[in-house]
Amino acid sequence: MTSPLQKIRPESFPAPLAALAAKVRDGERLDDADATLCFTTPDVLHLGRLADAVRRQMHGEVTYFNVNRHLNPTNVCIYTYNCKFCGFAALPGEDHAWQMSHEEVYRRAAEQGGNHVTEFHIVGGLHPDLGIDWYLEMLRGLRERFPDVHLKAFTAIEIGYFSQRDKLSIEEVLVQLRDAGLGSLPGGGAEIFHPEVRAQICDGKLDTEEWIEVHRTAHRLGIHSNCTMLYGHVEKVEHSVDHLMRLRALQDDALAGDPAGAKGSFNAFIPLAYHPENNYMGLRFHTTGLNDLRHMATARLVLDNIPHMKAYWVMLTPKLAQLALKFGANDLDGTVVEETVYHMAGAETEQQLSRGELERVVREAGFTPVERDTLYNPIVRGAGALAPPLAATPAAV
Ligand code: V47
Repeated sequence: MTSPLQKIRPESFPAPLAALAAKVRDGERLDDADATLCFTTPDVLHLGRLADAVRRQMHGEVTYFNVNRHLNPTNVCIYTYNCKFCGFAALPGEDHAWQMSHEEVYRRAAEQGGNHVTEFHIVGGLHPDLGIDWYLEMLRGLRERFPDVHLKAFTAIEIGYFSQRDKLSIEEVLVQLRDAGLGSLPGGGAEIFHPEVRAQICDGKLDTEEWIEVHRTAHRLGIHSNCTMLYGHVEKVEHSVDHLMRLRALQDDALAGDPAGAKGSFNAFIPLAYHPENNYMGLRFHTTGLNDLRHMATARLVLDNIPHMKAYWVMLTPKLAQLALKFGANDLDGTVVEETVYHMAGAETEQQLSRGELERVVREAGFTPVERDTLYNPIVRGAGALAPPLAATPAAV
């Protein structure tokens, strides 16, 4: 049977993309010039065709989703003025600042919309009064109450902050968190790695080398993680190319000499479109649909060693996320339940999608929905297995 890549006919692509198509068909790694072409070609639909072939080669008809719940214990953040793009953070005492107690975190964790949640996605601000001990206790409390739920928690920025604040090495922080129940790291905080961009959008925050060090250390310790790119603001094409190449190199290192997958590595890449509300950036425009699709397709083609491309529906809208499935994405993220980072930055999407809605989005795009856990193991649920929903033990609430 002819594989999806073998079906690519370079001569059917417009001239500048024909050579790229031949490389993709032959499984050749794309270089900086190829990535630049992906970010600049007007032929985004043809780019999408190529990314779709790669996606089908890797995953066939399968599109993943999970049943997750976001938890944001606090939005108080010492970097409120540094991260100019962020609409989520607040200074202590501001009207929109919050800090949950552990009990509040457990109570919200138990409210997950009647679904069988398999993942808590936990991120927050850098609170000056909350050190690693507060988070260790929170993780232990969650693990005790929800032993089957994977705890995907803390961006590299938070890990770096715990390290600085509590005078621990990155490795010590990660080991302590892992021992308390941390399962994997989400991909946030990467923004754009190039220092020219970081100086403009998040000056003074954890720098690129430190972000990379956190994920490299996590991978060495066997902890998987995700990675992201925040696009659609002041970055130029060369910054975007540089960003993807740095991620690919880091993943090469993670996979080197680890054929059995004993170490950690990146599971998924999530392109994050800039949202312009409630921030200090002074850029009040949204990304356009074609640019969103271009970023997905380019990432699928360039990041040949990262297995999954996530179309995060909260950020893209379910409609565009569905279309992104035809441009290289093979994952829709999850049910989410209560999202604040994007909604405080102006997102008008729903707060949650049900399992049925996610499945419908996938099916109507012509793919097969597969529920997964955080580490992309398929979840098989028998008849009647969806009731009753998970709840915290009575002692917990
Ligand atoms: O770190 C913040 C970005 C990230 C804005 O790993 C913004 O599975 C656009 O990382 N406009 C948090 N982007 C979200 C994130 C994430 C989301 C879903 C899944 C996963 C995963 C990770 O959002 C932040 C920052 O890079 N962000 N503010 C904004 N105004």
